[in-house]
Amino acid sequence: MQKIKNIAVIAHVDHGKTTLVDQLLQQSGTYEAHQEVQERAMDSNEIEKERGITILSKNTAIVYGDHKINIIDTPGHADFGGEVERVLKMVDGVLLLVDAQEGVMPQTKFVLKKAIGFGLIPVVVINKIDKDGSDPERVLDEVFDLLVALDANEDQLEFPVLYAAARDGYAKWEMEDESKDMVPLFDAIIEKVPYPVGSPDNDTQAQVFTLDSDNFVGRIGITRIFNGKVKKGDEYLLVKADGSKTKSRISKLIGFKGLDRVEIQEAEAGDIVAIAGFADIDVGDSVCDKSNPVALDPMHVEEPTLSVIMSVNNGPLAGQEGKHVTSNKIQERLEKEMETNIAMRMEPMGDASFKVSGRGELQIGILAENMRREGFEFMLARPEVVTKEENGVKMEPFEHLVVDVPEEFQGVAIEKLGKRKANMTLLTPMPDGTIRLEFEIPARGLIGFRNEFLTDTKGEGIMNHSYLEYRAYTGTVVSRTPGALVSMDDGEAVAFSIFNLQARGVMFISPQEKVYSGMVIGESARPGDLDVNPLKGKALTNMRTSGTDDAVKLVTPRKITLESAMEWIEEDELIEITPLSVRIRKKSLDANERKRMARDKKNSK
Ligand SMILES: Nc1nc2c(ncn2[C@@H]2O[C@H](COP(=O)(O)OP(=O)(O)OP(=O)(O)O)[C@@H](O)[C@H]2O)c(=O)[nH]1
Ligand SMILES: [Mg+2]
Repeated sequence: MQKIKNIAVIAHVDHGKTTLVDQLLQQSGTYEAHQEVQERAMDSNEIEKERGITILSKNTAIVYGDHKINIIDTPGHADFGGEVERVLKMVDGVLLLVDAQEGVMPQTKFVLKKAIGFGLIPVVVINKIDKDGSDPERVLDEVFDLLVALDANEDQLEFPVLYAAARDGYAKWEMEDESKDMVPLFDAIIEKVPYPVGSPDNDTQAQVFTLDSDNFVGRIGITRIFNGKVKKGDEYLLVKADGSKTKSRISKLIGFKGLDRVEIQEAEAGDIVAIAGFADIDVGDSVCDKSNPVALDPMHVEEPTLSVIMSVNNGPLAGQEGKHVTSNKIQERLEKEMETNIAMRMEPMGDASFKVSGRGELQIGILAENMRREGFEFMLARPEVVTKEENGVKMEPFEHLVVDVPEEFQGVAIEKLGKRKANMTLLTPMPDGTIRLEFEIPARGLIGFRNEFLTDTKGEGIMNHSYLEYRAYTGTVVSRTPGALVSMDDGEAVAFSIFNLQARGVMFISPQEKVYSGMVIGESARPGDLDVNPLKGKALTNMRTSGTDDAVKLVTPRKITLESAMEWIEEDELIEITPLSVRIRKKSLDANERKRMARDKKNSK
């Protein structure tokens, strides 16, 4: 039987997980001599490469001495925490990375809490010790305190610690040791991570934790085998969470080696392999012995905390830029997403709209971004938190928030967060002269906060947050202070009128851009919306031609991105998303109707 170790790499965002996996791949000699490999090779999809963040967890396998090490790289951003939760059940150990300067951050807490819950003993890797401001001793204390706070047992408190600079390719047991290579970390994995339990002689039990597809064989389930063997060509029962069973033959069995996949004939308990042949294989399904099927526990992932209404684009520019624009197409696409993305939910709401729920704005934003790249066109409303009722009490999600600010911005940060019902739990002066403030805050209070925070701290503040728990509803309502500049006509924007409007606020559009009545074309400098005309040209005399447009000096417009728009919009606004554009509009495009609604709202107060 092959000696196997299964580990996941977990951490807060950007603490160096994918970079570490690069080095483990390289230094184990897994790559062929001539193989060309990109930096952060595991971040293989387009958006991951563009943004330098991991979105989906992915697995790889390396051979070290007489061991095979299956490694799952996980995302660190809080919105993708659901990915980490399901992966932890598939492994026998974790490498917990902590940035030697930043220390324990919100998502460090979240992932470590889950790992402790699964009974895992973390191998702690204090990473980026090369950084100027690094303070490994302080960070180690923080990790220890966190484990105590998480009720870790005695074995877990005896966790092994290494010091590393993943980027520079070394890890070591003591700070004084020579900075050489990853051998100490390989040894730590072999010595400290337990072998898989379960036996190849038992009846087969495997569980799917990720899906993939292949043009030739269709859906593929990436599974961890807990017991028995899986053989190509043999029949197994696929058991779903609802108990339904289907019998099928494994048409293809795929093993992992570095970034490659290799066809294999057989695999056994302890290993991670990809299985083809089950048409409706899904995340969480068990692959079982056909005569004695014993399903594994279904996967539990915490419920979504944020939702947004997605609907068919019904604006005047609808259908001009997208390929898939109908409610049927959107529904089909969302249903497909929900099959693989177990941390998200979708609910049709009637009249061509759908409620899409997830862990945060980024997670929903990435889905929307993927859809627009696939040619979809649609609208999104303002994100809302998912509330629920417990024993007759209305509950809302709370987040753990950490902000790092230069001292002079401490006051404004505390004041603004106070208005958003944040409760400060800790204030720590950091070695680099900044102040670290920690809060517990209703997730609702965070919607739209990032923009304001960056403005208030002149771009120098850093904020991080992660889901905490549901608590009693606090009744906060935070809305954007500045109003919107709303176009009162349809057509192409004219430079001269944009020039004149610049005095009223920040523009979102450039000359010649298509606008329509009810479209938001800028942020007003004052509260309250303002209807403006971006189409008015300069009164032309017979002497002047429209060429004079070139002479006016325009400020570069603020670029509206999908995520900045989600942060910015109010309840009565929508984001229009097409493969080419992101526009903001009023829900009601008719100025008179908007006035009437505003009046009614005022009267009802
Ligand atoms: N100075 C320094 N930088 C590092 C080190 N390791 C990684 N980095 C840098 O940290 C950044 C983030 O690295 P990633 O490997 O993408 O981090 P990650 O934890 O995978 O990030 P997510 O998957 O998005 O959570 C990159 O710019 C790396 O080059 C290190 O040892 N020292
Ligand atoms: Mg990563």
